[in-house]
Amino acid sequence: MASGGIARGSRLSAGFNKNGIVMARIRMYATGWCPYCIRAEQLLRAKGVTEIEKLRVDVDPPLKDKMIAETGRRTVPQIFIGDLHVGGFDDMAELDRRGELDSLLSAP
Ligand SMILES: N[C@@H](CCC(=O)N[C@@H](CS)C(=O)NCC(=O)O)C(=O)O
Repeated sequence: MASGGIARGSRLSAGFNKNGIVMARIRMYATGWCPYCIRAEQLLRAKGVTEIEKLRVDVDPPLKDKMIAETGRRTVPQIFIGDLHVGGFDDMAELDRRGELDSLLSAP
């Protein structure tokens, strides 16, 4: 499957990392300045994710309402792995501590 675009409908939506390994598609509501967004991106990049679709709520304010409606959360980042709403940076870091993040990032 070609990389890029919004993951919808299935966690089978995927991209490839720089080693050609299939990875789940990542979508993240974010701002350009938020430290938690930066940490989330750093963690994802460290895991080999090369493509993150950023939905910039600072650049496009109506996206914030969409984020709240979609996630029930008001803070950024809000991270999706495929169609799975993971939550914020702390939630994703907790998944990593529990050893569950790598398998989620690997597309089935
Ligand atoms: N525990 C959250 C903290 C996220 C957070 O505090 N984000 C700030 C920006 S860095 C935010 O969205 N603040 C807006 C608000 O609290 O309404 C996480 O790890 O994602």
